[in-house]
Amino acid sequence: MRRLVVVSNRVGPVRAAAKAAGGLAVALVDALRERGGLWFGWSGKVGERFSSRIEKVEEGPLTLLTMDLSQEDFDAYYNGFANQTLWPLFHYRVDLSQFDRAHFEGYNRVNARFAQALLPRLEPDDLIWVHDYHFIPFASQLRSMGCEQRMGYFLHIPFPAPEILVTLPVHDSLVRALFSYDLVGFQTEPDRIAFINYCVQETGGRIIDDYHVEAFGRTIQVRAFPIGIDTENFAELAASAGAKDRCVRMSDVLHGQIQIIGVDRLDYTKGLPERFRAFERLLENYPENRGGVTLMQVAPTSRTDVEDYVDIRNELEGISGNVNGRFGEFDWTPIRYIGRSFGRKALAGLYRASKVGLVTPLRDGMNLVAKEYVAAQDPENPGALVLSRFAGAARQLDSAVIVNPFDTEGVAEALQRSLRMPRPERLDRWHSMMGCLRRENVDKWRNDFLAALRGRE
Ligand code: GDG
Repeated sequence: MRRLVVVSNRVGPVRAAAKAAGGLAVALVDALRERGGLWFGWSGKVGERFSSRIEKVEEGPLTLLTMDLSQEDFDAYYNGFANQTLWPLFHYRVDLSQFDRAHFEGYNRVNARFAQALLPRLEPDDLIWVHDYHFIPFASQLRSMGCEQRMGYFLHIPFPAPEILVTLPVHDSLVRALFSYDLVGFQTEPDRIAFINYCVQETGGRIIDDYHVEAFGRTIQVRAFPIGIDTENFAELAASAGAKDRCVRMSDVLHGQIQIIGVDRLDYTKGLPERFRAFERLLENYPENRGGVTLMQVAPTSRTDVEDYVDIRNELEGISGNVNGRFGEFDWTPIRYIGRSFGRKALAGLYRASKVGLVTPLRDGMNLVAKEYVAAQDPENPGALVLSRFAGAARQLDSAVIVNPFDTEGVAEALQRSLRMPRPERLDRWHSMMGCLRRENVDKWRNDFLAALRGRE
C-alpha cells in the first residue's frame, strides 16, 4: 500500500481531538493511520521573519509536519490572495474580491516554500493529496522540482462559472497549475462542469471522455466527490447523555417555545443577514409565531483580520437588535445570536432540540451543517431542514425544503410550512435524507478519491 501525504492549510487535530473536531479530520487521520503517512501544512503560527524550520510530531504511523508563516507571507498568502481574492470570487462575490499582484506573488511564494520544505521528505511511491484553495499551485511547484509522484487535489469550495473566473487577472495561471495534478476533485457536478467549460472555452482544451480533460499538453482526471460526514458517529453523539443534557436544558429555557437553529462560521457567504430578514418576515406575515418561535443563530467569528468579516458582524448585530426591539417580549427574545463556538456534543444537542434547521448560504461548496442537523435528529420525531439551493448539499439532500435565500418571502413561507409540517411528512423526508447520508458518508468520499488517485496500480 502506498504511503499517503496530505497537504492542507491547517493540520490536525489527531487522536481524541479529531473525533471532537468532526468528520474531515477523522477521515484524513483514519486514512493516514491505515497506510502510514505525513500530514503537512501551516502551524497556525506567525513569526516575524520567514523560517524554513519544520516542526515534527509523530503519532504512531502518522507524522505531522508544520511550518510557521512570516507576517509578510501571512498577509499576502492567507489574508490576501486566499481570503480576499479567491474565497469571495469562488463564491461569486466579484464585488468583494480584491486583486493585488503582490498578494498573488506571496501566494506563489508560500506554495513554493512549502513545496521546497516537503520535497526532501517525499518518497517515490507516495500518493500526495492536496486540499483547498490555499494550495492550488502546490503540485506545479513540486513538479518543477522534479517530482513525479501521483498528486490529487480537492477543492472544498465552489468552482465558479468561467464568466466569473475570468474577472481574476491571473485565472489562466491558476487553471494551468491545476493541470499539474493527476486528479482534480470538486464537491459537485456543476463545479466539475464549470471547470471543464473553462478549459474548453478559455484554453482550447479537449474533453477526452467522461472523466478526462486535456489542456496545456496534459490529460488529467476531473471528478466530483461530494464530501460527507461521519453520519453514524454524529447520530450517536446527538443521542449521547451529554447531548441529551444540553437538549433538556434547552427545552427548559424555551418554556414550550419552538426553536429554529442556524450554525455557521461568521462569513458573508452564509446568507446570515438574508436569513434574519426572512425570519423577521415570518413574524410579520404569520403573526401566530410571535412569542412562540425563536431563531437561535450560532456564528463563531472567523478571519477577523479581514474587514468584510467585521462588517458582516456589525450588520448582523444591527438586524437582530432591530428585530428583537420591534417584536421582543419580556419573556421572548425572537433572535438569539451567539458569536462564540460550542463543543461538538453541545452542538449536536442543540440541533436535536431544534424543530427546524435553517441553512441558507448564498453559495457553499457543500455545507456540513445541513448534514449534521439531519444526522442529529430524533429518529422517532425528526425536525425539518430548510436548505438553500445554492449549497452543494442540496444536490444530495433534495428531500429538504429547498429555498432560494435571495427570496425573503419564499424563505418565510418555507419556515412556516416546516414549523407546521406533520410528523409523517417529516419522517419520510428524514428517512430519505438519512439514507443518503449513510451511503455517502465521509469514508466513501475519502475512499473514492483515493481510489481515483491511485488509478490502475
Ligand atoms: C468549507 C466549505 C464545505 C460551526 N460552528 C461550530 C462548529 N462548526 C462546525 C460545523 C461544521 C463546520 O464547522 C462548518 O462546515 P461547513 O461545511 O458548514 O462550512 P465551512 O467552514 O465554510 O467549510 C464548505 C467544507 O469546507 C468541507 O468540505 O462543506 O462548503 O465552505 O462541521 O459543525 N463546530 C463546533 N462549534 C461551533 O460553534 N464544535
